[in-house]
Amino acid sequence: MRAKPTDLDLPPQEATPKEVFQDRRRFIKALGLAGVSLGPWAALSRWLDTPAHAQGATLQGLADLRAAKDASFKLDRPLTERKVAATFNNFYEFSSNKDVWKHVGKFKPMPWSFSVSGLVEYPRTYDVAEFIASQPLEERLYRFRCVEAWAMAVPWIGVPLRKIIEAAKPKPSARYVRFLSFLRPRQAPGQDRWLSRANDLWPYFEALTLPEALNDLALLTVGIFGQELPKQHGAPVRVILPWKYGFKGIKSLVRIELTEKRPETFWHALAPDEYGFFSNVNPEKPHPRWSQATEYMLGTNEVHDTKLYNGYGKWVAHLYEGMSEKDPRFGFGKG
Ligand SMILES: Nc1nc2c(c(=O)[nH]1)N[C@H]1C(S)=C(S)[C@@H](COP(=O)(O)O)O[C@H]1N2
Ligand SMILES: [Mo]
Repeated sequence: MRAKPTDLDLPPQEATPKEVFQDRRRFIKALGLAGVSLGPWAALSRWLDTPAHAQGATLQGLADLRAAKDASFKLDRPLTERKVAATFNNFYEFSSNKDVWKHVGKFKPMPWSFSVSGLVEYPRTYDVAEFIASQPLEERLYRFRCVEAWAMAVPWIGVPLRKIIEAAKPKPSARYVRFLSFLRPRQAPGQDRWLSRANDLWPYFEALTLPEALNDLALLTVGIFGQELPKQHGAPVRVILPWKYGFKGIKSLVRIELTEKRPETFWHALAPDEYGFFSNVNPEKPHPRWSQATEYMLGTNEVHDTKLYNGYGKWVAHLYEGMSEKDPRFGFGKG
């Protein structure tokens, strides 16, 4: 079990109030400020920010992927521009300012492997290059909704998560699926700064119930816009769950583990009153500090009314039958 925010034992020289972990906004600010004290690194990071480097680091050199288009998922709005989606990201291992693409230079997403373990009959480790070459890939157009109220619509490429979990044959005692990301402070500046010393914060961890993970929508994702994932989108493999807030979909996945007890999740551990376990998109459940009624599209700023389950109720509403919408587990809050 992960440390609770109140258990974080920061060395005194870090002089950061523990409450900072209980407030996403202040957490973000603290991360940004941590960079200011880096001195000599500031010059380097200014160089890294130059447009020439930016060009190179963003969308160059990505392999094309062949994927069958799955027509069952229709969009009700234009696709977000590829470059817009790739230059406005949440990936706190690298940056807390959406400019993730400027900070992924040292990250080496290949070779990479991920494992399926825990309460399964056939635990297995997949080499990602082999996985991409051997699995039939699907392309799906999904809407994507971040809890911060920005949204996008993009074509993801991947394999149904269900296929990988079923191949491992869950034991009858398995009830949850836990996801773990990587720990490489020397490649990920956000992990290397003071947060890495907040014991047990990294690597990023998430979880679903087993029925949620076996749902048709859950996509183990290796590509976007016809190519492999750029680093800032969570290369080389991530999870996409279009009916949930974006933070439920872990990037740069290294482990899938089936468990009997409900695992702790990253944002819930940081701010238990703000980020619940389920975190299904729900316009009627405001975040404690802002409304979730509408969303704006990256690039165009077009505003849409947010829909329950991000409009994917047809696929997932049955998973939550009998669970009252007032149940704090349904949206935010403890649990
Ligand atoms: N490992 C990891 N996964 C993560 C995050 C993160 O900081 N680290 N951020 C989450 C959040 S808050 C969102 S909105 C999405 C963003 O995905 P995108 O940048 O590809 O749009 O990734 C999610 N997965
Ligand atoms: Mo997010």
